[in-house]
Amino acid sequence: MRIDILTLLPELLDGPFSASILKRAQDKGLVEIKMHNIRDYSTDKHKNVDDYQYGGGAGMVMSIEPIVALIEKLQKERTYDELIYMTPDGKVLEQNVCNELSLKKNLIILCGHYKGIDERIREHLITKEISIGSYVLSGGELAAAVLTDALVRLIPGVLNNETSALTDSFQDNLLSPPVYTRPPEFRGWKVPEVLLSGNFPEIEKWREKKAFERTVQRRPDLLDE
Ligand code: 6GU
Repeated sequence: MRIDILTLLPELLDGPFSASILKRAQDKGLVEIKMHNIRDYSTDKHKNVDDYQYGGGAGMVMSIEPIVALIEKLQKERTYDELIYMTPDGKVLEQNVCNELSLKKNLIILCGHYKGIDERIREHLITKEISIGSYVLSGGELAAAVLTDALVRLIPGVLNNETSALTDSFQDNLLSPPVYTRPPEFRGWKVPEVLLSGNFPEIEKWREKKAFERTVQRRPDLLDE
């Protein structure tokens, strides 16, 4: 998979992509993540990338020209499956969308800033608009990092068996059951007996029951889906 991230603040994304699973996936050649600074595509002599909004009002709008210049440059090099715009008024990200997107070959992720991007980019170029929840971030970069992480870990070969994404919370619309490790008792706090029993059908039954109970208590909305 190849992911091109279009941003005004590439340095915000250096951290998340240079450690742990996202780094390993890139080192293994399973994903190529490229950052592009929109400012490099500004056509004006002051390297401006934003402007006042038509009709007046507070807040700047990201201009159409640099973004389109960058997108068209990338589209000359390869065909993109989706052109994603990270925005608080997009569709809230859920696991099923991550599953779908993880099967794609080439993605563009555009990070918004200020009041947002000129609406004509959304009308004519963007194919998917994604939010990561009902709150506002200073920009789309951290949301793009969240989306990228959620996708890349699903690419076959990125996770090993022990960390397989198939047993993640949400994959079956259930939260994950509680987990424990040694010691079996700490300050009198005991690990549930069944987990120490070696009786794997019973352990599996217990985990299913706990996953269901947890989902009922914490996320009953998942069970309606
Ligand atoms: Cl994608 N962008 C911004 N700026 N804020 C958000 C968001 C995205 N998702 C939730 N809040």
